[in-house]
Amino acid sequence: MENREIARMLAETADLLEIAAEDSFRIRSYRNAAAAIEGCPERVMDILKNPARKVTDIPGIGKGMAANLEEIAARGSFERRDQMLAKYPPTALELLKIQGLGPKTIGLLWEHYRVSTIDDLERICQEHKLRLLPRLGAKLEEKVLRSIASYRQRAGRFLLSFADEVAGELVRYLGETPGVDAVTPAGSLRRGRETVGDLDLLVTGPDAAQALDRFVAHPEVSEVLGKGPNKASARFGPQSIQVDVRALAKESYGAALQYFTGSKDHNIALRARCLKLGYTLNEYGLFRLDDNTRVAGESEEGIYRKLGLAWIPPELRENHGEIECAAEGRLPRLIEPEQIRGDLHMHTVESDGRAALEEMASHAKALGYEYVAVTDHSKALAMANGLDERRVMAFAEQVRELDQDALGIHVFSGIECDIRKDGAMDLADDALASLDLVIGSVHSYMNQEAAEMTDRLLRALECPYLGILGHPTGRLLLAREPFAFDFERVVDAAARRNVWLEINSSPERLDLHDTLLRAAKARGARFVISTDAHHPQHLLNMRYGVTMARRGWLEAADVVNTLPLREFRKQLVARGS
Ligand code: DGT
Ligand code: CA
Ligand code: CA
Ligand code: ZN
Repeated sequence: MENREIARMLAETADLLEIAAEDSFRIRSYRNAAAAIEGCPERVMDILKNPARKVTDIPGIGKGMAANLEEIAARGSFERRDQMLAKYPPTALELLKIQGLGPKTIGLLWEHYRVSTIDDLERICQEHKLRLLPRLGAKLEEKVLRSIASYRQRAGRFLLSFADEVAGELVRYLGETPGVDAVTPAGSLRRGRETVGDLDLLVTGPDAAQALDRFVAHPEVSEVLGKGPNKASARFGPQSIQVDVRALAKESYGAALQYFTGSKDHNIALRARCLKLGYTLNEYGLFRLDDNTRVAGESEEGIYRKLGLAWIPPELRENHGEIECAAEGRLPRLIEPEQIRGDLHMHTVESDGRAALEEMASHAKALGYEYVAVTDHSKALAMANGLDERRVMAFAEQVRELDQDALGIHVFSGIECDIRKDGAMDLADDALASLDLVIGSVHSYMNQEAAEMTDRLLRALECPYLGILGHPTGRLLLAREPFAFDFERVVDAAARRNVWLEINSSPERLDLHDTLLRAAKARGARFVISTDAHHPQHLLNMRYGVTMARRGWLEAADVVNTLPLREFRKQLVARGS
């Protein structure tokens, strides 16, 4: 069993304990243990099976939790979890994914109406029975019905990072098949969409069909949905993501890659252009309409070229004007991951991060960066051990005294300062002034009305020390909608005050995202791409942020942390005045 699965078991148990309204201390201990295991660089199973080791050596794992882990190692579950699963049906956990419905309410709905599925819940709301329960009202019924609709829309989709990991594993595995030359992901994953429905893998080589047999024989394939001479579909891995694998002839590889990369809208628009030019395009190639001769198909470039177009990066293929731009030679020179020179949002053990400043900095240096900003939480996030003014000043002093030459990377002192309910910053001016860089972020009261949230953000943007607006929409992919506010007014104010907008690369956030980035750029905003790392490994998420920037048509010049240290420092000084 992998760490991810063990962590999921513990987190689910915490959820069920919460539905049962049990002791909050105990619930937290399960959540902490889940986080500790998720972040543990070693396989916990290996530690458990090694008599010379103790799981209690993992920070965050106490004696009680160790007993649970030993039970998991012995029989795949533990008593507390079994008890809770016997008390509530497993479908109850799904109810937690409905926004606006806390565990207490779920417990109540179970007690009174035996609500255990989303369908049950929908019925109870439609029959106006939820409002009959203590402290619940008609407004909540409406909200829950809306949340159910949005849940159904996103159900069955996966985070880009997850899809990317699974694809990486399968590309390696299928690539080892004799007679296979290349395995390439297509579909929404290749376009870098922030969530992915299913994986589309293309295989070429003299004996590409072999890869289909090897695919369905993979030990993690749980259900084969179909298999023919050129295509196999199956559910894969613990989350049962669907994977479509297609075996292709070399001469149609480009055509298939183009076709299965999509998007559907891009392909429709492209086919319309083909017809105007006297061609027809399908997954086998580009053909002349009059005599059916094939004129391209081996490479994507060849197809686009025949159509009078520059090759279009997959991230742009959403039919948002890219075909017109490609025809006129006006495609942007999209930012590349190698152009990023520093990471400006990360947490350390000072607040809720898992590593010390020096460790984060040395990992960042190993990635080739010239600089980082260390930005722990501010005091409003008490649960995350956020810094108060005194600790902020001490931290700024500590960074000034660092031997930066020895570290080999420049460290800027920073903070992720909470933007309070009314738009005030969570820290006094003199503390903010002592730092090199201030990120302002909203982490609370996200249900405010749009007008109130807009005012809150506009007020925060007035703070002379604010450098970056962190994860500006607050969305959590597949879990929480962005909060409501007047995006254009906020962007205009940010542009005027030269406050940079963050592209948060954390796979759950990817915030800002494509359409908003493009709109913000058009209004004169500038951007930074940061990881919000809470662990050295998270620094690698930068590429997802870069993908999002590319989907937003951004070039290196739009992104401030592509600047070399000297230039970047000048920008900081300029915005400080
Ligand atoms: P997803 O899987 O929902 O995240 O999105 P995609 O874009 O990967 O969609 P998918 O897997 O249904 O199809 C892969 C590509 O195949 C899609 O982007 C475009 C291409 N395609 C072209 N024409 C069609 C069509 O008529 N039906 C489908 N399903 N796909 C088509
Ligand atoms: Ca797909
Ligand atoms: Ca598909
Ligand atoms: Zn944050």
